[in-house]
Amino acid sequence: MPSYVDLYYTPTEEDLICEFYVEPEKISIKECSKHIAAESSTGTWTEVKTMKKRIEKISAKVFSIDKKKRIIKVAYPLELFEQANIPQILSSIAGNIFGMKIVRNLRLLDVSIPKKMLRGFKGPEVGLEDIRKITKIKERPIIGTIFKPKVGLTPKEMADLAYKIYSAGVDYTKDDENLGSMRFNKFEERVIKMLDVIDRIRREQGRNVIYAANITAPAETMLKRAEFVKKHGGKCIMIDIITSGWSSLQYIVECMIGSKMIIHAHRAGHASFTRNTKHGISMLVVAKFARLAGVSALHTGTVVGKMEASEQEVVKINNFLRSNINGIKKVMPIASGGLHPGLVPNVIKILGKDLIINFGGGLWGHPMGAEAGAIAIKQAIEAAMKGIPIKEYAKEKKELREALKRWM
Ligand code: CAP
Ligand code: MG
Repeated sequence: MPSYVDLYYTPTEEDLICEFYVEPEKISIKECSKHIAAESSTGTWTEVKTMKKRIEKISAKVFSIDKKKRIIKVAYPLELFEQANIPQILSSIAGNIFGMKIVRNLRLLDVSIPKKMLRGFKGPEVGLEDIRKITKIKERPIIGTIFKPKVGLTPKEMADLAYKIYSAGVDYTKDDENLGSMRFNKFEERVIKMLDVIDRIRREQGRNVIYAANITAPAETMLKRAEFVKKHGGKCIMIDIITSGWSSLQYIVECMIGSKMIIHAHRAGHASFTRNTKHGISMLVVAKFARLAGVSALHTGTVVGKMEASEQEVVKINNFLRSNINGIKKVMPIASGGLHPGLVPNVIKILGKDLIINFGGGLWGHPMGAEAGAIAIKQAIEAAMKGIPIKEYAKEKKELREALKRWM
């Protein structure tokens, strides 16, 4: 039987390294680690007669155990994995192990992916820098919004509103995560109407604004919708990557290669396994695989908004998305959830300027209406970029003043 634990083992350049937080149930952390390495690579709960020397060699090895912090590190030889197959990789390192009785809690904190494995992935065709080029917005954050109410507006209502808010300064609009193709809002009709608005803005104002059409559906339908967007000259599709799954994401990305399509990744549902700090999978790990899979932009949290996440974690994820890795393009982080103009200075202070900042309620809930909401956001961004305190800037700007009065 492979040892699965070798504290003298030095990982090779080709090993994939996983860092886990482990709380064992009634056994030692060393014993528990052994089962984690076994179940996530070649083994099972007992020795098997079919084990062979060569299989022992490709088994995962726990090479570090920090009893105090309850953190272990496991090295997985590359031979355990198929090239660029995210479901297969995650079925190993983030599969059965979370459900074993011998773990009370187990969390995959981080994964360090060897160069050879990275080479199998293409990453985004359209990355952070391409989004900047397409929109021609170089310095400031990109201003985004999500139509609200989440679901219920008709395509015509959306398009009429879109024209107004794009004209008032919004650069990027998106469907909400739960908007599909409904009786009152058919996907195809929505896309045609929204893309007409985009053309009109280009003609009248010379701006390349973006609309992220939510194509989330079973994979076959998703592909049809992505093709529809492409055929009608759309530049961006949105996928709920957690509910659609890694396989669907990889499939759509592959089918879209050559189309220069922005892939906007929404992460609805991620918190069911990322939020508990003792159990599940960290958002950092999700972000790493999302980048490899080829998303162009990814929701990563706001720190100051309505969704839970620590500053340290969100900053780490954003830094990862913007870091240089093996020629794989950078991904644009998206700060969204509970944001309004008053929070803009803090978002930029914490996360920087290289991101999309999305405002749903914080635009559509403006006391003077949606256009005023868009103007207030633009003013808040201006203030932050000029380094002027927002309350100071608001003295001369009615829309911003009203927004601060409403939400601060
Ligand atoms: C934001 C949002 C996004 C959240 C998801 C919403 O709207 O559209 O889905 O940002 O969280 O419906 O809540 P509001 P995250 O601006 O009205 O809150 O980005 O953290 O994945
Ligand atoms: Mg939403």
